[in-house]
Amino acid sequence: MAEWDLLLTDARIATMRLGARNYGTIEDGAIAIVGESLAWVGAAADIAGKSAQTTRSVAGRWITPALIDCHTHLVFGGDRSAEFEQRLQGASYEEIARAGGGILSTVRATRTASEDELFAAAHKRLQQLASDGVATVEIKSGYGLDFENELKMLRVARCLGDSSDLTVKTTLLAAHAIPPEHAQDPDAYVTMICEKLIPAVAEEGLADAVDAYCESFAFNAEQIGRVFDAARGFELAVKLHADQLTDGDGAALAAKYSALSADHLEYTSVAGVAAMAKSGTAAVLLPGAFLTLGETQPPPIDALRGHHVPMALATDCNPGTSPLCSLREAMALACRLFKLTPQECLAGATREAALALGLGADRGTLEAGKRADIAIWDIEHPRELSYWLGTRPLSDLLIAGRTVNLT
Ligand code: DI6
Ligand code: FE
Repeated sequence: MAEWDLLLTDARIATMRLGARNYGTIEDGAIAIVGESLAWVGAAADIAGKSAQTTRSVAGRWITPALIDCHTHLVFGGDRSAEFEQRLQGASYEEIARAGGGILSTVRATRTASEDELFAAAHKRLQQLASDGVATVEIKSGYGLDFENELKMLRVARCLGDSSDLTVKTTLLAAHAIPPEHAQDPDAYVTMICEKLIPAVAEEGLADAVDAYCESFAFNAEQIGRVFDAARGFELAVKLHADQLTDGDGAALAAKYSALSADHLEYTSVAGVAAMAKSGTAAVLLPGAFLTLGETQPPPIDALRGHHVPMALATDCNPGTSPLCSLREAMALACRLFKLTPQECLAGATREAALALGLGADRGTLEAGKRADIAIWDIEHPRELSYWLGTRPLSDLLIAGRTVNLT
């Protein structure tokens, strides 16, 4: 009777184990799978006498943990390519938002779209992420901005997860922007989120976490505190869009609520970074939004390194500031724009991204006992995953031990 279900041999493995040097590389390695989990990861020479029902050579290819996109707005109606053109002609993101464009134009398109239409559009984007090595995706709401349409978005995100091999974690981001109907009384909208929406979301099990946008023209610390207290009441994790355009002390606010992550962080202070280190809050860096907004101030990378704050990377796929459907391209951008090393980028799209979703014990590295989410690449060195632009080096993707059909 074979011990293992599947044995992958002739592999160069980047385990991405925490603390391991050089990507945690195993030159002539093998990976054994039982059911949905990694049963053994090591040097081929150490297999000795063990056998598997199926043995498959990957012919010297590199194997890494499958990628994890821990911050997306994948579900939305329409697109904002026209606005993108406007911005190229000098209009600022804030001017467009104040003129009723920006997020609110996507809100109009999302409110009028049916669940099927939203599903079809997002499913295409999900396939694109998978075709570049992603096996776990976080999807936020945030373009409904009222009771019915926020639930609609989360139901679509849950459906995407139920109908795909990929794992989809969902996040309620009703506190993304103030809806036009509450322009004069944003606090009433916050009350609706806390007293009606979060209980309904928890009741239906539609979200794994709650997020908010901490920015002068969005929500302030007092309003976000109310939303996070309500989330905590239902044992929902919290995350925060923090200090993207100004230092609003968002990082410290996220730390105060032991948030899973604080995301963007371009204007975060060293004190904010220190607070995140103390609360164990991961940083999620979003180079796609940085590039599309023409931002010039990178997040405080040296402070994050110095305080050993896990630095995750994500696409932030959204129609306004990051129309990016490849996590590998986000890695390539993070090297060039934030001066992260290729090893930090791969860790950011695997091990650290798992932490930002509260999945650190379950995936993100190639270690026995973890989920068998595996990416196999046609490359000569893992650094190439951040080096090449516009290529498609993925050879195979296994999710929970099963090969995914990417065509
Ligand atoms: N920050 C961003 O960059 C996106 N959301 C956020 O909180 C922008 C979303 C959009 O413009 O549609
Ligand atoms: Fe975002």
